[in-house]
Amino acid sequence: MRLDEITRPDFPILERIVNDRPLVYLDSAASSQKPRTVLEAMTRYYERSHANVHRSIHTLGEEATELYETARDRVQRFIGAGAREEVVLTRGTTDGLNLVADAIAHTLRRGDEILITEMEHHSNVIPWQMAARLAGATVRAIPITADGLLDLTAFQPLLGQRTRVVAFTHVSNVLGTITPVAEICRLARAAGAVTVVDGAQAAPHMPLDMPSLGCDFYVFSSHKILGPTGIGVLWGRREVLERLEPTRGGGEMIKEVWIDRAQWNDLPWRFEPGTPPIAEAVGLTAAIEYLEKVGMERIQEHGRELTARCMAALAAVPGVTVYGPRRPEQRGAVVAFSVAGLHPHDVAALLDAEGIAVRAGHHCAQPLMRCLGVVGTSRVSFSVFNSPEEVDRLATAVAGLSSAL
Ligand code: 7TS
Repeated sequence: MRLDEITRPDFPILERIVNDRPLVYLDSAASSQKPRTVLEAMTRYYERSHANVHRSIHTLGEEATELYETARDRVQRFIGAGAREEVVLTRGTTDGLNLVADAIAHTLRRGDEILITEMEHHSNVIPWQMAARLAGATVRAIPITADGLLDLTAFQPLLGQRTRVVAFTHVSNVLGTITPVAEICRLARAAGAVTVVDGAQAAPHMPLDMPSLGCDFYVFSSHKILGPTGIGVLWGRREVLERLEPTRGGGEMIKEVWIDRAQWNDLPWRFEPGTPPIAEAVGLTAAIEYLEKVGMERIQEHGRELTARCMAALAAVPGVTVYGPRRPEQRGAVVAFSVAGLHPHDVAALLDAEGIAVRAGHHCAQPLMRCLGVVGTSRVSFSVFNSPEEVDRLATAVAGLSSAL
């Protein structure tokens, strides 16, 4: 049986009729839909076990703490992290990147350099600009090639003695490009720079193994891996995480407090002040269990097949340009495209009228749009439940738009 045939019944939202048609949801890169097990786990938690965590001795308090900490264990296994202390639960990718950038900002000096890439999501651009402004440091970008790959020959000369951070995406949310994480991290480490990888678009689609990636920090969001919104993951290599000063204070991140000073709590809690997203952690556990049951290798293969089919079908439509690397093996499960003579927003609105949900616009990657010389693109993105027939329905609809011009 095909993967989508197995998984489709697990997603209640796919029963929706949109504009008189069965929903074709091709916007999982913005946020994925949730399987019933995730929804049920969260409801069950609120109905039976809710209390605050890490503080109450009573039964519910202990159950909630156990459930919250179980999420950390599941994440640890899911990403191949060496220790649970290395897993910080955040509010999402943006939150994790801000956490790391804020903490690193205090260690930067005037004239230091932060290297990002031309294809970053704004959430891996702005926090570094803010850190640089505080410290008098500079943000520079590794360029991309005409094929939408990272230009590694340009990377080496950019990597200098003043480079303190190399922050880059694992998979581009527009081009789909998979970057050579291990190679970049090896070069960056040799130059003495800390590496921060934005895994928002990689975590939903490929098996992850922190040791083999070789980075110092890795971040992603639960809501893109079939889990709830409001929670995410920051993994940090223990030695590096230990040296990082927390920049957010409050309850639970301390061991002992005096009026004028405090002693920080152990890892990872020193980076988790306040009441955390507990029900969301329960949902994240259920999402990871779902993904592991299906198998990340199988999910990756399914994504590749749909991506290859989609690229070929769209490229065959007159007036359509498909962006990013040509080989499906070099890509995650997103396909950005444009239709000559139509604004990307009009493409999305016309497709929506046929029940097909795609995203259009700059995709929070304006520097990349400038490189591509476009105001925006339309973008389809896949998940475990998408079918080849849905790809064909999209391609037929796009061909209809193009021929109507
Ligand atoms: N990094 C990448 C590569 C992303 O794709 C996104 C979200 C983020 C960071 C931010 O994640 P958040 O969960 O903190 O919001 N990307 C998209 C997108 O492509 N369309 O909508 C959101």
